[in-house]
Amino acid sequence: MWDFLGRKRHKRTSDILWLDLGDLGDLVNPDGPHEQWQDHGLGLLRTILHQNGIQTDVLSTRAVTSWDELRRQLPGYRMVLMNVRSYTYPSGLKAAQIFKEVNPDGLVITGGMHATVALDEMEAVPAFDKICQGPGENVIVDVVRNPDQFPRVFLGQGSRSMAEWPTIDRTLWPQPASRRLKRSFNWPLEPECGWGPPPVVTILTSRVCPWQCVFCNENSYIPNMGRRPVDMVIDELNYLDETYGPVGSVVIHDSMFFQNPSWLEEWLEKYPRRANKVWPYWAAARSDTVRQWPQLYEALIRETNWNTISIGFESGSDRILRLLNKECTEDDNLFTIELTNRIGDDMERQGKAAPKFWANIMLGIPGELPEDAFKTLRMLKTMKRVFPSISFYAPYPGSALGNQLIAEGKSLMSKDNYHRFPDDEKVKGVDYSFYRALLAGRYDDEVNRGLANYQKRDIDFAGALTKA
Ligand code: B12
Ligand code: SF4
Repeated sequence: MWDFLGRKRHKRTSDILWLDLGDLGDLVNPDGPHEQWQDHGLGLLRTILHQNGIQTDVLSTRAVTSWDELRRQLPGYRMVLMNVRSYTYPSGLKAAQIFKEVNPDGLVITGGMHATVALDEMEAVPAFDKICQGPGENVIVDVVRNPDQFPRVFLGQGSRSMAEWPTIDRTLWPQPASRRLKRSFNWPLEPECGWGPPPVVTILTSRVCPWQCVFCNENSYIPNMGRRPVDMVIDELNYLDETYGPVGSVVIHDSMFFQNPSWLEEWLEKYPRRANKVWPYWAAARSDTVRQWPQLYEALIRETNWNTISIGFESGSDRILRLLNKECTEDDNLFTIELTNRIGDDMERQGKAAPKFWANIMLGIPGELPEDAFKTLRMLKTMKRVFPSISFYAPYPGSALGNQLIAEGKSLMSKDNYHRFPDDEKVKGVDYSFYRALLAGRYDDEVNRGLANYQKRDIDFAGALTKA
């Protein structure tokens, strides 16, 4: 049933609700493609619940355009479950408060990254009845069955390896919520985002990144776990292709795909042979690992159709890379850029599509000088084929530098504003007017200094600024 705005009416089938979080309207009339991506935490945990005989409904703050619209859908639920990340904390908080107003005796059970990294913020909110820190796959069934047996804050339990995870039942993901979006979404697969043809499959093969970049350092709060076996990944892609496809392209959502050479060698051997089609894919690497295993990198690009290579270059200046504990150098970045340019030229000569960088760049890092920022943009210009993804450094809780800046009172990110707009100011003392002028091209002469003529091309840096 659709309402007069072309939105589906909600019918309650269980008294337990999973509420998907994100900005209002992202599944109605989205701002951009990344806002539409599905939540694997939700998908995994709902799959486990349903396989254990616990049915749940799903609603999404992204599928409504006002809080009143959400409020109207909440009566009658005795429990709501939510995956709260720092960037979805504002919507999680508001939704929990509304749920309690509508169902004063109902239980709000939360887990997710924010509960792990910013427990104090969540503990201070009475609307959060239960808060699970850490992984939830081996605890979710018990907590939903017997919530009273758990203290308000408890530690979750994860699997030792992703091999133990069931295949996500993607029909448990929220649906696009307008007739218009439904046409382009390809649910339960996902929409095109500019990296490869639709329908898109997002998938995780690993969860943990062992490095310790101070703006991220995932391994300080995501427990170590084994990688999903190559055969399971390929089987799932083939299943999705046969059931909901034909699949157009794949996004491997791992924080760090290009690690564990033995896994990658097996992928190199099996993906071209066993996958229904060698779908092009997006996946992440680091410039130091590319320099360490260049042959493996090149073979993966050429033989497995790894055609969008996400690299956290972050900065073109050694001074800043050291400050970030990135453990990559200007030389590592240059090596990776030159190698990828060369592979791309060669593939084009053979009539094939060249690989493109998805280049993650940060500006506005405390301590950065104008010359560091010029070097960063200069580095971007040496990439022949690139989607620049530039953001102003954001001090997220959980990361070493984020925690430090929060403790020093220098973070401008508040719990109502973990991320709102690409050009939000995030740290006190950073001269954002300089960065806006830089991105608008006012320092192009400085940036272009020393570059070859062909590298002086205009890149829309301001348009490449993303939410962070
Ligand atoms: C895929 C991904 C994305 C995707 C898709 C996001 C989506 N819709 O799901 C995209 C690319 C869009 C994205 C973007 C961003 N991301 Co992101 N992303 C990830 C990534 C790599 C994987 C997420 C995932 O699926 N994990 C696997 C699932 C199974 O884990 P999970 O969701 O955490 O759920 C588990 C537990 O938390 C727990 N749990 C969850 N919910 C519940 C509920 C209950 C009741 C219980 C008991 C347990 C429980 O159990 C689950 C199973 O163990 C993670 C890193 C990681 N390895 O997890 C970063 C991560 C989540 N992202 C992060 C960030 C910072 C961002 C960005 C802000 C980055 C940027 N600078 O642009 C943007 C913001 C997006 C936005 N909306 O604006 C941070 C979040 C930090 C934080 N404190 O919350 C992470 C942790 C990476 C990091 N650097 O530390 N991201
Ligand atoms: S920024 Fe990338 S390499 Fe560094 S810790 Fe995070 S995921 Fe790992």
